Amino acid sequence: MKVLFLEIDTESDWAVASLGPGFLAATLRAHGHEAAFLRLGIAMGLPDILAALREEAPDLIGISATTRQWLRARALLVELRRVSNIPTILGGLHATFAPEEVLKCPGVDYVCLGEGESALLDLVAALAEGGDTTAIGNIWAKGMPRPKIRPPIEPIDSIPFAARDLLDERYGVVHVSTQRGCPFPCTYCAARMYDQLYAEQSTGAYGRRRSHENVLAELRAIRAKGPLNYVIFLDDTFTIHHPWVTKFCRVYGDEFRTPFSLHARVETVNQRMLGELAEAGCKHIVYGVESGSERVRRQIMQRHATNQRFRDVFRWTKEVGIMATANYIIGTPGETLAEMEETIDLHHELDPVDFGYFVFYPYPGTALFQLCRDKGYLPEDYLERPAVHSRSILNLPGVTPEQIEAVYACWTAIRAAKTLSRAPTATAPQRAEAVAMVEHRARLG
Ligand code: B12
Ligand code: SF4
Repeated sequence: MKVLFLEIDTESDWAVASLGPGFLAATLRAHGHEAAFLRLGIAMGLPDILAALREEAPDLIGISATTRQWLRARALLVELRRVSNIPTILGGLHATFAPEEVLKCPGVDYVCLGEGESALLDLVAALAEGGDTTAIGNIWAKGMPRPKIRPPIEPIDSIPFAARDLLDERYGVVHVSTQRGCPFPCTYCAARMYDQLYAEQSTGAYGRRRSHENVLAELRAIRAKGPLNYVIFLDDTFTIHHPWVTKFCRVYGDEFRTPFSLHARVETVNQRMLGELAEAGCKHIVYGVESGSERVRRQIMQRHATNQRFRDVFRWTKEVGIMATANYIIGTPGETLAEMEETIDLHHELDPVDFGYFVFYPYPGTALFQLCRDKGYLPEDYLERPAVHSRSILNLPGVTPEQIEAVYACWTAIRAAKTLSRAPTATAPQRAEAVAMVEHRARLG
């Protein structure tokens, strides 16, 4: 059987395609099936897509969907079903946590809940043999009852290395994941919901980490085929389980020392670990700061680190020569305008080398999605609106979408000022204007 994975680009193409299909393709190929990949760039219209599909002639179409990708995927699948009966399956975060919505789409035949490797393999085998496709663990067939969640794949080292040709990586910058799952309870986070899904509906824990030898073997295999210039570890929180990280730094540092970046939480690092990471080649850490208000973090987001901890960790990170990026969320339900300003204050104290700022979006499955729905903050037609991070889709009491947009604009001004302050070509008046804009925007009330 031939499975074609479609990568649905939205407002731009990302530097890396969805990781899920990379793992699925590797498993399918290991069992004698074919897997191909087609990236649907934003400029690609329906006629081009249909022509490409005719050329590929797949037996099954697979799509990995985040909430943002779903709107375009849905429109495409509806059109596709008018002209073709190739079966389709969706997986990934959005399909897992909004499966009923996804299955309502006339162009969708199956949804994969959670981990996909063994489930897709069983579906492909059933399709190939003309067998029953309605009773496969994790695979929800249209019109059938919700399936059972199969235990997570064990040992995790048995999963074949991701098929790199599906990831669309460039310039020797590779993306590697060393674990699945995140044990923290952040209420806005879709990723952590896998842990909850498996805790409630399966017989095993979703959180698993690969052995050091398995990770190094993958890196060796990548290096044998092409350049290995930079490694981006995509794990939700790379720095959990200190003994694993300490040993990783030793073995990776001995053999590779290729520069790398990772995601961390401030509670999971200390000065010693940061020193070890720097020594092994770590150049960049992305920290979720999310809010400058301890109340918002503690009461709304279930994040308990203090502002002092953030100050310390950002300082330690800089001291060992690692660049720190901070990510912030604006307009979380229950957050006041004054608290949004506290985030800007903390940002100035932390002074990260880079930062991301995102207006809160309620991802299906999360605790805050449920809260927004229960309290009537979520508009009925939320799935018809694009899932973007530049404006709020919520009807919140006390804060209007326009006020949230003003805060977002303020962050954009801070970003412009930061960029200009570094640009060698910026003139003094340009810099002064940027700073004035920041100060003006900062007086929000
Ligand atoms: C790497 C990554 C990216 C990469 C690649 C995207 C990707 N989807 O892989 C890039 C940088 C492009 C990216 C961008 C964004 N991301 Co991102 N990203 C991640 C991250 C950290 C890891 C994904 C990963 O490596 N997964 C590893 C694989 C093995 O797991 P998996 O994807 O779940 O796949 C398994 C199953 O789901 C299933 N499966 C998946 N696809 C399919 C398809 C089929 C056919 C089948 C059968 C099964 C199946 O099988 C797979 C193997 O078991 C996740 C966090 C997370 N832990 O998921 C966030 C995450 C997916 N991203 C998120 C967000 C919000 C974004 C952005 C909107 C960020 C932004 N503010 O701009 C953009 C949007 C991109 C887009 N066009 O939608 C959210 C999505 C929430 C949601 N419900 O949509 C997540 C969950 C982060 C979070 N904590 O909330 N991201
Ligand atoms: S630490 Fe990151 S990945 Fe883990 S639950 Fe919180 S936001 Fe999600």
